[in-house]
Amino acid sequence: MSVLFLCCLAASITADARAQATPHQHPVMPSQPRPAGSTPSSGSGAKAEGDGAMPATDHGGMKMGTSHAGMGLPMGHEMSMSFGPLSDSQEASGTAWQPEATPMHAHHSMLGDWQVMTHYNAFLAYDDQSGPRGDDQFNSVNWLMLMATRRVAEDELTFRGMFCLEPLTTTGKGYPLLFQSGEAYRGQPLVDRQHPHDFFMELSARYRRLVNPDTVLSLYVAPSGEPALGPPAFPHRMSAMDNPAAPISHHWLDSTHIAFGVLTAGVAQKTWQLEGSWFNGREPDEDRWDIEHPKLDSYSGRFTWNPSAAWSAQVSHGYLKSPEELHPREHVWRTTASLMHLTKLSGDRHIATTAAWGRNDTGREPTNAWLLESNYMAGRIAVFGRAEYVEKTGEELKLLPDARKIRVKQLSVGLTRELVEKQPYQLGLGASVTYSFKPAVLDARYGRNPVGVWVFLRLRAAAMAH
Ligand SMILES: [Cu+2]
Repeated sequence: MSVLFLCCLAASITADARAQATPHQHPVMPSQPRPAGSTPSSGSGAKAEGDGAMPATDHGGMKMGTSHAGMGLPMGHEMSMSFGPLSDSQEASGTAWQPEATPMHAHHSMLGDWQVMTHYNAFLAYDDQSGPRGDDQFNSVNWLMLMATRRVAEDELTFRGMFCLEPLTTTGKGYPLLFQSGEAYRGQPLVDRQHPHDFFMELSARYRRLVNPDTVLSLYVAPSGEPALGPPAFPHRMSAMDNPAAPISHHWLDSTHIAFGVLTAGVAQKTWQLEGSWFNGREPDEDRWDIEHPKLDSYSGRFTWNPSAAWSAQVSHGYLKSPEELHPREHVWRTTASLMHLTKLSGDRHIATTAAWGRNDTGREPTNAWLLESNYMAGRIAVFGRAEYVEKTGEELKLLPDARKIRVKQLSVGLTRELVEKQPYQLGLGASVTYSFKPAVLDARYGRNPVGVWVFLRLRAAAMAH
């Protein structure tokens, strides 16, 4: 399967390199009749930031900026597509939104009427977590996403497949990460390790219809996918793009990003989206290569507000039926709120930031998690950081008594330097260090100053914008 993964990646990079070498043969969306009453100027707000690019050209609700061979316009690599009032650049993982100004790291091509996008982020890393509960590992944290979109009359159909080799490259029990909790391996809870993500991270279909020029209805169906709960999942947040490590707040915010069985209905206008999901609340089991039997036993609702191209905010609430296989009678009410910002600086420098809060309530004492993370990208250098405050129970960290609340703070900083320039992909060399702050009573378990260090190579598609 790793061969398949690498082949897809290689084919995609080659295709994009060819596209870049012959820019005047860039794929152009086929012209489609525009739905009655839709306005040509309604979408493509990424341009509204005033970067001096060409205005987007309307192709029946699906727009593409600057790449319009038929009109003899200059061809760039910036694509700004949209469906009705909604820009594709605000789409993050699942059906979640991010700021519309977020750069898109992807390769694109056309397959007949299908617009195909390839996204990926892969780390080759050495991960070393200190102390009695620490461990070290050479590993790879990675994902590859293929997305195909086409028009169906005046509607839009999208298929998405996302794949991950972590069950192989971080082992069945995942990678060392101090104070991480959630999911199980061989009948034991995974503690101080991040579980591997499943090979089938996402298999989904989405259908969207413009019911009037301003309003889009959508239906998302996924044997494996992400319900409308929480902010975009961390592997897909621009603010976490250079950080190989999962946040220790993962199971308070975005851990439902791989749910085997998701059905989401949504209604959206340019600045907001309201969604309801039915999904499988059980976390994936330790067989990371299968597609588990889909169930719709849990539900959630999310409201997202993108008041301008730079901002995205969401609040969501959901009921997760029996998420942990080791505690089948425990159900979780999860509430989250998050705010994302994309600061565009001069040149192609930018800062992506996410602030989020999540709360799990099992009917006993609720626990909260706070996260603030940022990624500054400036040409060849990226600087990133993450701060977290998480309340975990003794049970979650395998520290008696079970009901005790343990407050953990973590602070990570890191740096990545790009090793190649002007390629359709970005290869960077980076490192990060994480300091954990915990009650002194845990010194014997974790050491006085628990530290996590990562050194890594990171491969991803170059940004399409600019
Ligand atoms: Cu996850």
